[in-house]
Amino acid sequence: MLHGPNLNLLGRRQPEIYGRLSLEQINRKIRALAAELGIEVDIRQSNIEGELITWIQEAPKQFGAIVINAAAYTHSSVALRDALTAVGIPAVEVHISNIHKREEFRKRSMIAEVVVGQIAGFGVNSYLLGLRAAAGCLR
Ligand code: CA2
Repeated sequence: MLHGPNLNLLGRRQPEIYGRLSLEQINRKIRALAAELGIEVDIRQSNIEGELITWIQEAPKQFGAIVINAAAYTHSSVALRDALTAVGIPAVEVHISNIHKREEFRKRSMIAEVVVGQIAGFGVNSYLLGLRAAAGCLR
Protein backbone atom coordinates (compact mmCIF):
# COMPACT_ATOMS: atom_id res chain seq x y z
CA MET A 1 0.00 0.00 0.00
CA LEU A 2 1.71 3.16 -1.18
CA HIS A 3 0.72 6.66 -0.12
CA GLY A 4 2.16 9.49 -2.18
CA PRO A 5 3.12 13.10 -1.44
CA ASN A 6 1.38 15.18 1.23
CA LEU A 7 -0.84 12.34 2.40
CA ASN A 8 1.08 12.51 5.69
CA LEU A 9 -0.86 15.75 6.25
CA LEU A 10 -4.26 14.04 6.20
CA GLY A 11 -6.65 15.06 8.94
CA ARG A 12 -5.01 18.44 9.41
CA ARG A 13 -6.22 20.46 6.42
CA GLN A 14 -9.01 20.35 3.83
CA PRO A 15 -11.18 17.89 5.82
CA GLU A 16 -14.12 18.72 3.52
CA ILE A 17 -12.22 17.02 0.68
CA TYR A 18 -10.01 14.47 2.41
CA GLY A 19 -11.88 13.74 5.66
CA ARG A 20 -10.83 14.06 9.28
CA LEU A 21 -8.82 10.89 9.75
CA SER A 22 -5.04 11.04 10.02
CA LEU A 23 -2.90 8.79 7.85
CA GLU A 24 -2.14 6.65 10.91
CA GLN A 25 -5.86 6.19 11.60
CA ILE A 26 -6.42 5.20 7.97
CA ASN A 27 -3.49 2.79 8.16
CA ARG A 28 -5.03 1.13 11.23
CA LYS A 29 -8.23 0.49 9.24
CA ILE A 30 -6.17 -0.92 6.36
CA ARG A 31 -4.29 -3.27 8.70
CA ALA A 32 -7.54 -4.39 10.36
CA LEU A 33 -9.09 -5.22 6.98
CA ALA A 34 -5.94 -7.05 5.86
CA ALA A 35 -6.13 -9.21 8.98
CA GLU A 36 -9.81 -9.91 8.29
CA LEU A 37 -8.99 -10.88 4.69
CA GLY A 38 -6.06 -13.01 5.83
CA ILE A 39 -3.50 -11.12 3.76
CA GLU A 40 -0.28 -9.33 4.67
CA VAL A 41 -0.02 -5.62 3.98
CA ASP A 42 3.01 -3.36 4.07
CA ILE A 43 2.13 0.35 4.18
CA ARG A 44 4.52 3.11 3.12
CA GLN A 45 4.25 6.86 2.49
CA SER A 46 6.72 9.07 0.69
CA ASN A 47 6.86 12.65 -0.51
CA ILE A 48 9.64 11.66 -2.91
CA GLU A 49 8.80 10.38 -6.39
CA GLY A 50 12.00 8.36 -6.71
CA GLU A 51 11.40 6.58 -3.43
CA LEU A 52 7.93 5.49 -4.57
CA ILE A 53 9.47 4.27 -7.83
CA THR A 54 12.13 2.25 -6.00
CA TRP A 55 9.44 0.64 -3.81
CA ILE A 56 7.38 -0.22 -6.91
CA GLN A 57 10.43 -1.75 -8.60
CA GLU A 58 11.17 -3.87 -5.51
CA ALA A 59 7.55 -4.90 -4.90
CA PRO A 60 7.50 -8.18 -6.91
CA LYS A 61 10.24 -9.64 -4.66
CA GLN A 62 7.89 -9.48 -1.68
CA PHE A 63 4.35 -8.65 -2.76
CA GLY A 64 1.64 -9.94 -5.08
CA ALA A 65 -0.12 -6.64 -5.76
CA ILE A 66 0.18 -2.88 -5.23
CA VAL A 67 -2.46 -0.43 -4.04
CA ILE A 68 -1.37 3.13 -4.72
CA ASN A 69 -2.66 6.59 -3.96
CA ALA A 70 -0.06 8.46 -5.97
CA ALA A 71 -1.63 11.78 -4.86
CA ALA A 72 -0.42 14.69 -7.05
CA TYR A 73 2.05 12.43 -8.92
CA THR A 74 -1.05 10.74 -10.38
CA HIS A 75 -1.46 13.71 -12.66
CA SER A 76 2.14 14.23 -13.68
CA SER A 77 4.38 11.22 -13.33
CA VAL A 78 5.40 9.34 -16.45
CA ALA A 79 8.10 7.75 -14.25
CA LEU A 80 5.52 6.22 -11.89
CA ARG A 81 3.53 4.98 -14.88
CA ASP A 82 6.64 3.39 -16.38
CA ALA A 83 7.52 1.75 -13.04
CA LEU A 84 4.01 0.29 -12.67
CA THR A 85 4.16 -0.97 -16.25
CA ALA A 86 7.59 -2.51 -15.73
CA VAL A 87 6.89 -4.49 -12.56
CA GLY A 88 4.17 -6.68 -13.99
CA ILE A 89 2.26 -7.27 -10.75
CA PRO A 90 -1.32 -5.98 -10.59
CA ALA A 91 -1.84 -2.48 -9.22
CA VAL A 92 -4.99 -0.74 -8.02
CA GLU A 93 -5.20 3.09 -8.14
CA VAL A 94 -7.08 4.72 -5.27
CA HIS A 95 -8.08 8.27 -4.44
CA ILE A 96 -9.90 9.62 -1.42
CA SER A 97 -11.70 12.25 -3.48
CA ASN A 98 -13.44 11.81 -6.81
CA ILE A 99 -10.75 13.26 -9.06
CA HIS A 100 -13.24 13.38 -11.95
CA LYS A 101 -15.43 16.00 -10.34
CA ARG A 102 -12.66 18.37 -9.27
CA GLU A 103 -10.32 20.68 -11.19
CA GLU A 104 -9.67 19.83 -14.84
CA PHE A 105 -6.00 18.92 -14.20
CA ARG A 106 -7.01 16.23 -11.68
CA LYS A 107 -9.17 14.40 -14.23
CA ARG A 108 -6.13 13.11 -16.05
CA SER A 109 -4.40 10.16 -14.42
CA MET A 110 -1.04 9.18 -15.89
CA ILE A 111 -1.34 5.75 -14.28
CA ALA A 112 -4.99 4.85 -15.01
CA GLU A 113 -4.14 2.98 -18.20
CA VAL A 114 -1.53 0.75 -16.57
CA VAL A 115 -3.41 -0.30 -13.42
CA VAL A 116 -6.11 -2.95 -13.15
CA GLY A 117 -8.64 -0.35 -12.07
CA GLN A 118 -9.28 2.90 -10.25
CA ILE A 119 -11.33 3.57 -7.10
CA ALA A 120 -12.01 7.23 -6.33
CA GLY A 121 -14.38 9.29 -4.25
CA PHE A 122 -15.21 7.02 -1.33
CA GLY A 123 -13.06 8.73 1.28
CA VAL A 124 -11.15 6.31 3.50
CA ASN A 125 -13.26 3.51 2.04
CA SER A 126 -11.41 3.98 -1.27
CA TYR A 127 -8.39 2.39 0.43
CA LEU A 128 -10.45 -0.46 1.86
CA LEU A 129 -12.15 -1.13 -1.48
CA GLY A 130 -8.73 -0.94 -3.13
CA LEU A 131 -7.32 -3.48 -0.71
CA ARG A 132 -10.25 -5.85 -1.40
CA ALA A 133 -9.71 -5.38 -5.14
CA ALA A 134 -5.97 -6.10 -4.80
CA ALA A 135 -6.68 -9.18 -2.65
CA GLY A 136 -8.87 -10.43 -5.48
CA CYS A 137 -5.94 -10.06 -7.88
CA LEU A 138 -3.53 -12.20 -5.81
CA ARG A 139 -2.64 -15.57 -7.26
O1 CA2 B 1 -8.14 12.26 -3.61
C1 CA2 B 1 -6.98 11.82 -3.50
O2 CA2 B 1 -6.72 10.80 -2.83
C2 CA2 B 1 -5.81 12.53 -4.16
O3 CA2 B 1 -4.91 11.54 -4.66
C3 CA2 B 1 -5.15 13.36 -3.08
C4 CA2 B 1 -4.03 14.27 -3.60
C5 CA2 B 1 -4.47 15.07 -4.82
O4 CA2 B 1 -3.36 15.77 -5.36
C6 CA2 B 1 -5.09 14.19 -5.89
O5 CA2 B 1 -5.52 15.00 -6.95
C7 CA2 B 1 -6.25 13.40 -5.34
C8 CA2 B 1 -3.61 15.27 -2.54
C9 CA2 B 1 -3.09 14.68 -1.28
C10 CA2 B 1 -2.76 15.81 -0.35
O6 CA2 B 1 -3.47 15.62 0.83
C11 CA2 B 1 -3.62 16.66 1.68
C12 CA2 B 1 -4.18 16.35 2.89
C13 CA2 B 1 -4.37 17.33 3.81
C14 CA2 B 1 -4.02 18.64 3.53
C15 CA2 B 1 -3.47 18.95 2.31
C16 CA2 B 1 -3.26 17.95 1.38
